[in-house]
Parts: sequence; C-alpha cells; structure tokens
Amino acid sequence: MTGIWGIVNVTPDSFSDGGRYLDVDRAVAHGLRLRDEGATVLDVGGESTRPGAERVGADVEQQRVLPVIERLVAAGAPVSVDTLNASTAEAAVRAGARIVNDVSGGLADAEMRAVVAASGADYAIGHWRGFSDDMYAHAEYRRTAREVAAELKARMGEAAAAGIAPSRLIVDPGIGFAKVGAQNWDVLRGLDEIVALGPRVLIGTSRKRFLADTLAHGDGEVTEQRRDLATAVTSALALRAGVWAVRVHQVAATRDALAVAHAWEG
Ligand code: PMM
Repeated sequence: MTGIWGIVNVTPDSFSDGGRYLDVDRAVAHGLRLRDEGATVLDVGGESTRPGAERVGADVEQQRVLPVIERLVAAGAPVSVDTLNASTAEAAVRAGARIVNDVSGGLADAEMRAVVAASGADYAIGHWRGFSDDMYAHAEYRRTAREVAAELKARMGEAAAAGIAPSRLIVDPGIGFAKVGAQNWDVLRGLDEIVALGPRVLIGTSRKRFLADTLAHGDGEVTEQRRDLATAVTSALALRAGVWAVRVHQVAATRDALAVAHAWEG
C-alpha cells in the first residue's frame, strides 16, 4: 500500500497554505484531520522552502514545530519533521518524531547526519543543489533523472558513512528543487532510476508550479482545487512507478486516486 504523507506546514509564508496553520491548535487539528483522511505520516515543517523563501532561524523554526509535533505524537500520529537544521531534527525526534525529512539530503547542515545517526530516526534525503534563494541557478542537467539518481546515491553513501543504516533511508528526487519546468517531468518519467537505488522512494509533487504550468491552458484560473486534482493523478502514476509514499497537501483526493490505482494493479 502506497503511503501518504500529509503536509502540516507551520509557516506564515509557505506558497500553498501559507499562514493558515501558524496557530498551534489549528495546525494540530489540521494534522489530525489529514490522519483521519488517510495520511500514514504527518510531515511537520516550520521553514518554507518555496522558491525565493528567506531562511528562518532554527530557534523560530523550533518554536513553530515542537508544540505541534508534541501534540500530534500524543494523539498517536506518526510524525516526520521537515527541516534542514540538525538542532531542529534532534529536538523533534526528542519530541517523538520518527522520521527526519531533510530536503537537502544532508548538504545544508554539516551536523545533520551525525544527529540522525544517533537519534535512531529514519532519514528521508532529498535531491538538492542549493538553498531556495538561488536553487534555480543550479538547474542544469543533461540527463535529469540519471544525474538526480547519481547525486542521491552520493547522499546515500554519505549517510551510510555517518552510521545511518540503509534500511533507515528514504530517497526523494526533490521535485521543484533546482529543477524547472520540464526537468520535473524528466524526473517523473525516469522514476525507475530512483526506485532502482534501493531505498524506499518518497515523492512530493503537491500543488507545485510545474503542475500549475501544465494546467495553464485557456483562461481559467489554476485554482488550488485544480492543483490538487493534478496532484492526485501524479500520486496514482507514482504508485505505478513503484514509489513508496507521496507527500501531499490534500490527503483525501490522493487516497481515492491511490485506491483506484491499487484496484487497477489488482
Ligand atoms: N517539498 C517541499 C517541502 N518539503 N519534502 C520532501 N521530502 N519532498 C518534497 O518534494 C518537499 C519536501 C516544498 O513544498 P511545500 O512548501 O508545499 O511543503
């Protein structure tokens, strides 16, 4: 069964649900609703990685995410922490998070791998080439999926060298991270190269710009609803490509799409 990571962004500026869940009570209620809708993991983040986003300090990030994580864990939800900061990862695992979701794959914070190794948490490593303020300057590929797979393999080796067992790793090709337009489709088309790396594969297409661009035909506004429908379709296709879990904002639509895709698989 393909997993569904429900996104709980506790930030005032995230591009798709910015500001709505900054309040702890509302973030917790939102997370629990996503769980009731079928999320298998709640991915809690306190720093936006949207294109051009400014970085926030780890202290601010922790003030945002720790109370939310504590309450979701107390309610029995499996929680992952979406962070680039080792200190936030460490505090989040102490608060009960089981997975550290590091979109930089260990490149953003030199302490991250050691912290994760010692924590016992699972470690999701993303394909990444630089912080959001200039990541598009690095969006150059000849064979996108192949290069992404090769760089993820390097990150896997670094994680192993730091003492993180391969069974604890999850790899993510980082849709939208140092990738523009068609490069994201190249990655999705070449997902078998990512699956062939061995670890569980996570993918995050939810509401991202490349989907909106694909829908931008005619005059109609590309609403959040339309992005969610497009995301549900990518979820179903990701299942068929052998992905282990998808990371989405709108869990219910993806759950239905995955149920249909599972039925198709028989
Ligand atoms: N994308 C975003 C944030 N965190 N984590 C993983 N593992 N994979 C992703 O693709 C990913 C991520 C940016 O999207 P958001 O601001 O809507 O959460």
